[in-house]
Amino acid sequence: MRRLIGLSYSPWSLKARWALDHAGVDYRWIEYTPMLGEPLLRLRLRRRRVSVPVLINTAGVFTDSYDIARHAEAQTRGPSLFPAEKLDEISRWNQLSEDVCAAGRALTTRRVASDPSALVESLPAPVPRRLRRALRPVAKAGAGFLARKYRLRGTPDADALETLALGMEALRDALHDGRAYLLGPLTYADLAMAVALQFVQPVADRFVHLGPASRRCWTQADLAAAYPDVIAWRDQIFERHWVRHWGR
Ligand SMILES: N[C@@H](CCC(=O)N[C@@H](CS)C(=O)NCC(=O)O)C(=O)O
Repeated sequence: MRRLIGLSYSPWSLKARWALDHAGVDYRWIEYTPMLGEPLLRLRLRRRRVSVPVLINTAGVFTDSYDIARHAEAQTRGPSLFPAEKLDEISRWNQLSEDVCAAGRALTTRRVASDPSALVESLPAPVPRRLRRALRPVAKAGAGFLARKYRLRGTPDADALETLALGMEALRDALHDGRAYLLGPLTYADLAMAVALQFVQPVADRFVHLGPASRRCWTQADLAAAYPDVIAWRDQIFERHWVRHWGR
């Protein structure tokens, strides 16, 4: 059985999961805990530098969401998310999705680190309610760990917001004629950009669960208000194509 290790609310993990679910590929989900889960993941992968999502199966180990999505595509006879003639464009959109996500991570991690309620929400789900407040320093250490690991200090808020705005503008431009999908049919480009918008305005909780304080930290209200058309497009993509295979 394939195993997918990931963070349930993280856009990178969402990309991998969505591609696998869209392809109808079975896997067992394993929830990852940043910082605390890292030593075990390093040991499992025999690598120093690790991130999630990670897909482990008999064909090997895939450690990047794009590679996992390509692997999913190779397993399916269903509709393709990677039509051959669109590969270059899909790869460019995925790069933009990566840039938006990296900028969004810098903004969001800083906000979570200074929001006591969001820190409590970021503790792993199994931590009992009565211990959650007391364990806030662990969550704070986790945010600091991510800030150092991804060198988030090197991305000031103004630069990160500019990257998010560029992403929104690129989407508005590509969708200006009212088209439903970026490249004609639904492709991985749509999924990759739709999940990146988690860092502008998270999608409804029934798709991706985030506590109220976390949701606040992930939202860039001015940007979301300036691009309601792009947010509406993203909502449509989730409404029509999100596949609920969570937690098998
Ligand atoms: N390019 C990689 C990036 C993955 C990535 O940045 N993962 C982060 C966000 S979920 C992560 O593992 N964070 C937790 C950690 O590093 O401990 C991919 O697409 O899979």
